[in-house]
Amino acid sequence: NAIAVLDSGVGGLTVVKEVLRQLPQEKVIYFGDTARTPYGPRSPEEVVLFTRQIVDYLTQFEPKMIVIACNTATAVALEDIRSRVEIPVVGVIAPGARAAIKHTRRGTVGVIGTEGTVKSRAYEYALKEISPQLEIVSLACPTFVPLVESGQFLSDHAKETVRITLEPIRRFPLDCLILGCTHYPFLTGAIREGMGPDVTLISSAEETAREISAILYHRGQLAKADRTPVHQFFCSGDPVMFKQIACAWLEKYM
Ligand code: DGN
Repeated sequence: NAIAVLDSGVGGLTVVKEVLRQLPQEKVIYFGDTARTPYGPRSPEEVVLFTRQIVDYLTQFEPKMIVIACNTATAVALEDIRSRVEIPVVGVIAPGARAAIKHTRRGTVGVIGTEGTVKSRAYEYALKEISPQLEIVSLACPTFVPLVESGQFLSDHAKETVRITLEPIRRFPLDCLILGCTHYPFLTGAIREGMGPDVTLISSAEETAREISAILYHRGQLAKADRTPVHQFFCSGDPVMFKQIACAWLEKYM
């Protein structure tokens, strides 16, 4: 059985890449809701509804686990989905928060994400639950997801947009910045330039893949390395851009 991964679009591929790197024997079934992206400006009710619909679609493949590789959906729908299915459901916020806590030295952590994620304060809750004394500075970056979905993430326009958007958060003495949206690792170069060399960028992908691996290990469900898995990718919108981005991003692992 496969690991089912979902996102509002191509963002969850950043998590898939790390799963394929850490767990090359696992089969992945992916769904990107590219027809309805971005989720950031949508109401929590709508994001919960869309996430339920995608999970219903994915469960027909009888996956052994569901990964909500979207911070916006994790923030509002994780518990709802957990209560509706019998298999483990993994989100990306708790792993991202744990990764940041491992990295921070000064205790001032930045979080960038969609409006939905920032409004939900899900990272603040997750971070403070482990480390109540942390200083947290959050910023919503609503222009970033469309830049990635349209395939422009390496352009000069993207660089300039990222630089200008990050200005308000650059003034704080951050030592790490959580990329609190799974689309943002596509913009790593521009974000690194925008934040300067002293700020460590934290993506939840690596830590999420570690959590997936630990859960499967404890359940005795890790795939055997006797076959090369054939992955499946679905999207709800035009597949041309999705395929182009997915192939380029996952090239080394497919
Ligand atoms: N990848 C989604 C996330 O991590 O929040 C982006 C949501 C969106 O569509 N804006």
